[in-house]
Amino acid sequence: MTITITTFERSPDGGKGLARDTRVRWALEEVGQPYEVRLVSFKGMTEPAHLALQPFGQIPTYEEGDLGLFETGAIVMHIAQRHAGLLPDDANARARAIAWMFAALSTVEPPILELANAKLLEGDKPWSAQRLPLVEDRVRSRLGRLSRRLGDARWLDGAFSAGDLMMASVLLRVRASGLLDDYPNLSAYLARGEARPAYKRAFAAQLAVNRPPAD
Ligand code: GTB
Repeated sequence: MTITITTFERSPDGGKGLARDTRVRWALEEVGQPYEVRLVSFKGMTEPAHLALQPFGQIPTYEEGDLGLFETGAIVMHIAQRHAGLLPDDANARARAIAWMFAALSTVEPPILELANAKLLEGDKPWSAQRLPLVEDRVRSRLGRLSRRLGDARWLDGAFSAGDLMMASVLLRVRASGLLDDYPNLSAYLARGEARPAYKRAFAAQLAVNRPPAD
């Protein structure tokens, strides 16, 4: 059955791969599933056809036969449960990999998004300079704990899993802030994720859509 995902007609990140379709592309590449892409404009994201698929008017979405899905976590979980390669067979290891997916999305990513918003949307507010260090500390707190848990392991719990895919995707969002540099094992972990052939294919595919025009 054909899989179709939606993504930005042109991502505001200019091809850095930070929009969430990259996570879905990466998951599909890891399990070897071909997919098609429907590009959506910002206007199109607010139209009824898209809202029927994604109630909040966001990307990505995922369609496969009768199934329409939104929320990257749910989409990656669906892909990982349908196809071999992203979740271990052992039931306990599988449950732990899913826990890491949730940890990435609901524990590590929120302060990272808060930091991005604090810089991009609130940087011009008179209280911004006072608030920013507090937000950065909340990010450091999560990164510090994650770094301690990872230690010198290659992946979070044995073999690479959907938990690592999601955690590495979240860490990508904080790299430009420089905060990750204080945690060399997390930087190396992220580099291992980016070195995976499936990630490289996913990144290249989004870049083909979002590459900034040549000078
Ligand atoms: N919880 C949802 C999910 O995981 O699927 C969140 C989806 C989401 O945030 N989608 C963003 C979106 O559609 C795009 S990915 N935003 C438009 C809107 O909300 O109206 C987030 C994103 C956007 C841009 C960059 N960037 O330019 O660097 C990075 C990440």
